[in-house]
Amino acid sequence: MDMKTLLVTGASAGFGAATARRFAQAGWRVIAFARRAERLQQLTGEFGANMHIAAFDIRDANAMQMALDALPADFRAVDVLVNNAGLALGTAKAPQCDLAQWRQMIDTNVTALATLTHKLLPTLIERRGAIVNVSSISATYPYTGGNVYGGTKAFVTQFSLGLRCDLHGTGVRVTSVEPGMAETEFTLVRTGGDQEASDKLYHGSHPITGDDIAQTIWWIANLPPHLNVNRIEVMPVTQSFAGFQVARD
Ligand code: 8X3
Repeated sequence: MDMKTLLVTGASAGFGAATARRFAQAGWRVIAFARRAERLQQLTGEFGANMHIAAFDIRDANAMQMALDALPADFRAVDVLVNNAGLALGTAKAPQCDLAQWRQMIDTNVTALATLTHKLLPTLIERRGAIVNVSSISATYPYTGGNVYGGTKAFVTQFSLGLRCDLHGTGVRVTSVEPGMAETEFTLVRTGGDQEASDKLYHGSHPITGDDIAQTIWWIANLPPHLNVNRIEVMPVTQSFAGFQVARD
């Protein structure tokens, strides 16, 4: 069987790094995009010639194009794109939020994701490939302090479903993966490096791990080609739903 090729963004940590490893271990060629070169180099150290890395900020469309143009010939036929790069910044209520953080989330979670997808669509159509977009339960369930983060993830989910329509008849599969509470660098990034806040959130809660989501993406990507998982919500058993709130006079 031909070797398949995965491109995963945000590959330096969390879901992205676990996904890069999961596919590389199974013999896929993996293209790993992320900002932190030294983290990516660990992946090359582990997997050698079947791991191609490029370190750049996903928000920089020129750098993205250069990274794609620089793909070695045997990495160009991308079969699966995993749009994982994304972040939450801040937990404040909207009036107290930093506008620069809102814009950074939109630039990363929305604009960069749409840009890379647009650039790879011709290849994915040619390969009858698959797109897996990492969304979030916050796309569906609002929570206080979720504001723009949840909004960007609602975009990711709805964009995924829209792509299903537009790619009708091409054989390309599209999935929105919507994880709940996961212990990655997510909370450290969100809180500006507050290890105590991160530890407190996850303490005793058995959160989702990077490997859990890598395993989910692996399952999705390897289903028979006539099946499409449109959306999949994944939560730790310990996480569920809370009620509405009511403000009173
Ligand atoms: C991450 C999960 O619960 O913080 O997207 O929104 S949550």
